[in-house]
Amino acid sequence: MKVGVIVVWRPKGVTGWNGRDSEPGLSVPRGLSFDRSCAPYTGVHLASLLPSHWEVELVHETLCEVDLEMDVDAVILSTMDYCADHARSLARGFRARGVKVIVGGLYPSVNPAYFEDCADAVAVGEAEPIIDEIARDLEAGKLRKIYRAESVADLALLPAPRYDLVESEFLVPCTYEATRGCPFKCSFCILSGLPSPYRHRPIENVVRDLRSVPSSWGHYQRKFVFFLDNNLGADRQYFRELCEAMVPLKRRLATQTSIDTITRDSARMMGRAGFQMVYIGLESLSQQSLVGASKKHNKVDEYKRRIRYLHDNGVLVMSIFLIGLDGDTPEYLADLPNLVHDIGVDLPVFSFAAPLESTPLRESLRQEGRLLEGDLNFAMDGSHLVYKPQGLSADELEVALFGMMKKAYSPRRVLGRVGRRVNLGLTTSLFMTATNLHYWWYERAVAKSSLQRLRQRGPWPGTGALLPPELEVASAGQG
Ligand code: B12
Ligand code: SF4
Repeated sequence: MKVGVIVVWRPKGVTGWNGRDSEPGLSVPRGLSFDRSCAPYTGVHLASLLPSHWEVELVHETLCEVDLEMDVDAVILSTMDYCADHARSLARGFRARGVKVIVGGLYPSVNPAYFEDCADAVAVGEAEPIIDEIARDLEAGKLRKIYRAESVADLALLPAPRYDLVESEFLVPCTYEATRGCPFKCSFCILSGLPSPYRHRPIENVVRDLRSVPSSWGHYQRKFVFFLDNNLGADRQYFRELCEAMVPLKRRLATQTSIDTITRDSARMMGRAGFQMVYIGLESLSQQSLVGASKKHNKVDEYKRRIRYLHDNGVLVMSIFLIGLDGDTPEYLADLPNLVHDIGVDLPVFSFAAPLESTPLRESLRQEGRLLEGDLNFAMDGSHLVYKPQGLSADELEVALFGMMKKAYSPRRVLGRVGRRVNLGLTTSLFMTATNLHYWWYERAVAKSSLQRLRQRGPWPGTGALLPPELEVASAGQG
């Protein structure tokens, strides 16, 4: 059996998003359509679960367009919300040639009906409990329409990822998942709407898997590992043991964890283990907004101190900030880029809160009648607002986000951030510069295309200008 495992990426230049009547449609800037920085993990993992006698081809749409003519008997499509419609058109394209299509992932798990008419089978939940049955039925030519995982995976049983299948174009091809789930239940997080207890892989398996990366990869490709966990440090004892086990591997590591897991001690362990960057969902600098989003374990008055622990150990901090949580005020949003800078974040990213299907956030917005109607999937990329915010108008909030992206990545801010970390040594400084430049380009490109979208929507209420004057000026000459 020849099978393609396809990790679906954002739609490219798609139009027709109808979430908002006056919206001209989503247009993805060409440069943002591809991303070779870091390989997704889902594909190498799914491939490792398939029967060993199958011939598997892995395709990451982050790197290239999917070839609908690829020589396969079946495809496994993994998709999230914002590429869901695109996944449907891929599914139709393959099925038109008689290729069997199985769709799964986070979005199909919460809305399997969306794929009913275009896939031979839809998988709901984690792959591990159902993948053997799907494989058997596929070989026997009797796929069922739906496969529901009634349990979750035992991570101790997972094989090593199929790193041999990852495209060599990725700068960081080695991504990994040591833990799954999260102990918390933040209102906007998909994990709050899915059964996802916190589990971890045995440390010896983590070491085994990281040692299995192909020798054909370049030096730096072998050196870097990104743990794409939701919250790697949530089990303190496990995290301590994991960090200890990483020391002899001499890798450069990055991961994601929640801020409450960062202590003087854990930061020291991370530095020793080789962590170079950690992605932390600080989400907000308003305690009120955090409480409203059920993210009470984030304590704003502790952010600066905990971030300093990481810097003291050579670990850089990337963080996402969600804009438009209930509790956000115009004054807070105007000040946010400064606040973010002051607490020491090295790489800030800004995004609307995406009311993902099945999350408590979406449910409460729906109940309050604040959610826009229509197919909102395209809009789940963090740069589309799909609900009526509280405390300020939707237009104000949109302008606040895109203005903030530009402010936080102004040359002055970027230089300031890079400059204050030169004391961390040459490698960290280079890394800091490269990542800031990457996000300078990314955040400003998103801001630019989004502002164009707002401009096309018509005059800014009350002013007659297309945008508030300060943004007209700020966007002029932007690259
Ligand atoms: C890498 C990553 C990305 C990457 C690439 C995604 C990709 N295609 O791999 C990028 C940068 C694009 C991204 C973007 C975003 N992301 Co993201 N991302 C992740 C991250 C860190 C890792 C994904 C991963 O590899 N997981 C491990 C694999 C094994 O899990 P999995 O993909 O869910 O696959 C399992 C099952 O779903 C199932 N499965 C999957 N496919 C299939 C197919 C078949 C046939 C079968 C049988 C089973 C199956 O089996 C797998 C094993 O059990 C996760 C956090 C996490 N640890 O999951 C967040 C996460 C997925 N992202 C999240 C968010 C919020 C976002 C953004 C909205 C952020 C933003 N504001 O811009 C955007 C937009 C996403 C969207 N709305 O669709 C949320 C949830 C998103 C969602 N749609 O539900 C997560 C869970 C983080 C979190 N805790 O909040 N993300
Ligand atoms: S801490 Fe992070 S991963 Fe855990 S529920 Fe909250 S947002 Fe999701």
